Amino acid sequence: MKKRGLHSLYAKDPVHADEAVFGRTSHHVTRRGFLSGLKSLSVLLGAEVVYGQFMPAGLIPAAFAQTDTPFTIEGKDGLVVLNDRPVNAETPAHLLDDAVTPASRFFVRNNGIVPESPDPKTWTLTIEGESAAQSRTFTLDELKAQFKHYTYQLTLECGGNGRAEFSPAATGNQWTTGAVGCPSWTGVRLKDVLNAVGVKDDAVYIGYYGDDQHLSRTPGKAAISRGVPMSKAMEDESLIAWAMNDAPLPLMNGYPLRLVFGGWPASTSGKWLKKIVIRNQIHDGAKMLGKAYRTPCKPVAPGTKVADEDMCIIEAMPVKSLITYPQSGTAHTLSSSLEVRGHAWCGSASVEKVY
Ligand SMILES: Nc1nc2c(c(=O)[nH]1)N[C@H]1C(S)=C(S)[C@@H](COP(=O)(O)O)O[C@H]1N2
Ligand SMILES: [Mo]
Repeated sequence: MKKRGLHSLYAKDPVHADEAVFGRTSHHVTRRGFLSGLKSLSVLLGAEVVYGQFMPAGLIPAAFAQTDTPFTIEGKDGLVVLNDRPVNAETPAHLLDDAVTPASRFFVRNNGIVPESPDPKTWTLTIEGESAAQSRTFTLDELKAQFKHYTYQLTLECGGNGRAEFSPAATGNQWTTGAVGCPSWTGVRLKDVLNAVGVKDDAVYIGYYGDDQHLSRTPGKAAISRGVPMSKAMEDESLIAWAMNDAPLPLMNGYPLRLVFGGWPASTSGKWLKKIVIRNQIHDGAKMLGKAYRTPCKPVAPGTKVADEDMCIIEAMPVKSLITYPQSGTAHTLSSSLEVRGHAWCGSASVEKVY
C-alpha cells in the first residue's frame, strides 16, 4: 500500500514528517506535500499563545460570511464560490489549517459541465494513442484488481491560484489563495497501467480526456484535455486515483476516477477520467496551446505582451506558503503572544525553512 523510502515524506504514513516548523530550520519537509507548521512562532513574535482553545468549532461556518451567494456545493463546507457556470470554488485560508486537507475543504475548479451521476460499476478507462503499443480498456474493478494500490499525500494547486493579486489584472477566475489543498490520494500508479498496455519508444507525452462536457455541450468537444511529459507520467507518485482521504472522490473532484500529479498545475490532473492517450508529440488537447496554462519562458515586466511562441507550459509549481491560523482579521492584544501556523509547499523541490 504505502511506499516508503525517498518519497516517504509525502506518502501517507503515520510517521511521515509533516511537522516542519515555521521560523525554524527543519529538514522534515515535504516535496509535494504541504509542510504543516504547527509550532509556535512566539520566538519571532515575542508573545504567547492565547487564542485557539476559545474557538469553538461552531465559529468555522463564519467563513460563509465571506460570500453573499446562497450557492452551496454538496459535500463542501465553507468554500467561497467564484463562479457557478462552470462551478469554481476556493477555500478560505483559515479552513486550510489541517495537516491533511479534508475533502469538504478541497477546492473545485471546473472548466465544463460536471457529469451528472457517474456509475462506478460501468465506468471504463481506455488507454490508446499513437505511442501506445495497443489500445486497452479497463473497468474500474479491473484497475483495482490488476494493479497494486498506493496512497500518497500530494498537493494539488490550480495554476491560477493567487491570480487575484496580479497587477495589471489577468482574466480568468480571480483566485485569491485557496485553489490548493493537500489531501491523501489512493489509486494505482499511472506507470504500472501504461507499462501493462505498452509504451512505444517514441512516446513523449500523455494526455487525458474526462467525461465532463464543454459548456457549449457540443458533442465530442472537450472542456479541457491536458497532460504531462512521460517523465512525470512515469513517477511513482503519479496516480490514477479513486479515493481522497480513504473515501470515494467527491463528485466535483472527479468521481469516480481522476489523475493526480502532485506539485504540478492541477489542470494536468484530469477528472472523471475516461481516456489517456500516449502521444508521440506534446499533447495538443484543449487548453494545451496558445497562452493557456503557460507563463512567459523568460521573466517579463507585469503587463508585457508576450508572443505565443515565447510562452512555456507550466510544469512544477513554484514555492509558496500560506498562513492558516489565526484567521485573517483576528484582533489580538499586543502584549500576549500568538501562535501562527501554516503550510509551505513546492512543486518539485524541498522547502527547508520558512522565515
Ligand atoms: N475533466 C476535467 N479535469 C480537470 C478539470 C476540468 O474542468 N475537467 N479542471 C482542471 C483544473 S484547471 C484544475 S485546477 C483541477 C482542479 O481539481 P479539483 O476541482 O479537484 O480541485 O482539475 C483539473 N482537471
Ligand atoms: Mo486549474
